[in-house]
Amino acid sequence: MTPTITAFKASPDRGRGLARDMRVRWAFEEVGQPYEVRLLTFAEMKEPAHLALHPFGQIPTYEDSELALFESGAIILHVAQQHAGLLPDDADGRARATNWMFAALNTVEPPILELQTAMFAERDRSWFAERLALIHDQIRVRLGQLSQRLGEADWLDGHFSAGDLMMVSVLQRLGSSGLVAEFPNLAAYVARAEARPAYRRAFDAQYAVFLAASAG
Ligand code: GTB
Repeated sequence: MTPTITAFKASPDRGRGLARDMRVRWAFEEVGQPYEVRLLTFAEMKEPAHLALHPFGQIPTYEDSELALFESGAIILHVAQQHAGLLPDDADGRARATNWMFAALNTVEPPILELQTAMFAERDRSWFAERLALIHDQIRVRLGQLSQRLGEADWLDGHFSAGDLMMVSVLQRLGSSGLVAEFPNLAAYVARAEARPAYRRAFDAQYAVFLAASAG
């Protein structure tokens, strides 16, 4: 059975590939697994049919004939475990790639989410400039550490893996902040990942949803 994922019918990012279905699409493309997408409005995401799949009423979700999942990290790990292409063959290598997935989600992403929350909800506060500087510094610390570890390597642990897919997806959320550009090897790392044919196919697929929605 072809797995089905859910995504925004009208993503607020206007097709920039920042919603979390993008990373799942990318994983499917990397392993060559066809997938279907069910598009949802914000209202549909809060209805019982979707809440039965996703207790928090969000996207993405994953369904095949036997299994339903929510959480992009869990979905990508499942896809990577089911198909060759996103995890090394040896057990230690698989553990290290999984380690990088968790590092992306639990250590690198949290201050980036703080930044997005601040930009979205706190711009009009008197202390906004101070808070922004603090969050930028927290992010710089993490990026500096990541940059140090990556060094001149192409990927975090040898070959491209689900760990890189997740890390790049997280770094992309810094968008136009200019923070990634402060670390040339990280900027090159993101660009290298975005040049992968699988990434391009996934990006084009989610962009087609935006184009269709814009056409009416
Ligand atoms: N931890 C979950 C996961 O990784 O799967 C988080 C899922 C999540 O945050 N989903 C968001 C959602 O469904 C969409 S991706 N939000 C609707 C809601 O909570 O009601 C987050 C996102 C949304 C929009 C942009 N954007 O416009 O740039 C970027 C990222």
